[in-house]
Amino acid sequence: MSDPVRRDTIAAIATPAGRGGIGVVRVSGPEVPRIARAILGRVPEPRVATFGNFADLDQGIALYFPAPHSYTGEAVLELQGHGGPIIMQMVLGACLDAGARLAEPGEFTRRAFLEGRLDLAQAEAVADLIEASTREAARSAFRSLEGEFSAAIGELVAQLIELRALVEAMLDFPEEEVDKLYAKDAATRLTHTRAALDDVLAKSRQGSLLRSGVHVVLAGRPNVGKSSLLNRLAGDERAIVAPVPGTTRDALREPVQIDGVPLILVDTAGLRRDADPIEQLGIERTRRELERADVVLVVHEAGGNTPLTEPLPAAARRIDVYNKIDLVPGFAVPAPGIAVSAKTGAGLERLRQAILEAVGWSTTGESVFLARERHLRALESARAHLAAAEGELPRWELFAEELRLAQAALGAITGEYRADDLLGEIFARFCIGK
Ligand SMILES: Nc1nc2c(ncn2[C@@H]2O[C@H](COP(=O)(O)OP(=O)(O)OP(=O)(O)O)[C@@H](O)[C@H]2O)c(=O)[nH]1
Ligand SMILES: [Mg+2]
Repeated sequence: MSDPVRRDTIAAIATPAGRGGIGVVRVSGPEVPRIARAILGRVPEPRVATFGNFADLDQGIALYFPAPHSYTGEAVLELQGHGGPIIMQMVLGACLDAGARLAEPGEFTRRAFLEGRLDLAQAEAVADLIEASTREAARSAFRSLEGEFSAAIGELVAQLIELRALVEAMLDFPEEEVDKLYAKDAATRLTHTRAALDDVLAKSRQGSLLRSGVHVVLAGRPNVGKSSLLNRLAGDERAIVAPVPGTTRDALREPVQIDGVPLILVDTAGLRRDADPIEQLGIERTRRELERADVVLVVHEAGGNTPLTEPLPAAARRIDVYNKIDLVPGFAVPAPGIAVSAKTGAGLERLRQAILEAVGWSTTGESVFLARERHLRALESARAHLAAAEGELPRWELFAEELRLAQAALGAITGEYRADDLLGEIFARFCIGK
């Protein structure tokens, strides 16, 4: 597959499994004209919607995109037929019989990357756009797909290239005079680039929150109103609420969004010692959820006098929530807690903002980058190398080496420097047909 000349032709159903008005089978590769002839009896005119019969199995619109002007950069055929699972499988089967092989997940996009139609960050944005769970995440993914993130990385790389050229020149002419002027210039440029990188990193850390996965766990003693709070925050009666302590047994997960930031809220069994055996199992689960929490909402009953003694994992941020304030007029909240009422909704907006703050979201209104963990690691590595570069001044050879390493780290984001196992890891998570 790495040899473009001998690449085979792939096919897959590009629309989701299930029934729909239209279903699309997509074929990409050098054999597309031959397969088109086998299925349609002819090769459709390029980029013209052509009504036809699909191998006497279905009829619909065929679209032909000759190389290199297609999504993958190869010849592509799209067959838009009737969206039923059986008919789609039959049309796909006809394409396979005609010489295509079944595409692996993400293989179309992988080819688009290998053909230079997209860089790696843009290819990842395709998957992120499909996976986006909020409007904000989708908008951010789309900006990355359009190349905004890649351009920001490219700008940093360009600055590093200039700086490296400057240092190379210095190494060539190590005369005293030239050295001083250049040295000052190089130091200034480095400071500038470091600031620019910090800005990209900050926007990436922010944006990474838009990829779902921030776990917010509600924990506390039984009957304090954890399930009621979850229902309030979810805007729906998801969890069972009852006046008896020990109502919740299983951990319940509920995806919610606050200002476009997707979170997983987890309701848990109340923590207490004298629990029955089933409840005890629930409490075990609570402890496991706490281990994975990014934020723990420790729920108390306002005016209650049995504080939670359970140790919380050090990694999680903690927010103390005092519930049922409707029952305790004039309740004085122990700082830095938040007073709420799941019953009346009082304090809920403050709690929402406190959760966002705890996960590190600040609504600056600036566009953020929907960064992946991989991008954050690369940016942090580049940042460390630039800091090290500054420490090497004025040992120019070592300075230059740190710049080179920083550039390589950034290049890995867009795929300039890449390892094939990384590609495998990225594209395997795509859906089939993309
Ligand atoms: N007045 C008042 N009652 C509340 C409030 N929140 C919850 N309750 C009541 O408190 C009782 C317990 O609520 P739950 O939400 O089931 O409490 P929990 O913490 O999930 O309890 P367990 O699942 O048993 O650990 C129910 O009767 C709720 O209606 C509140 O803000 N005000
Ligand atoms: Mg409960």
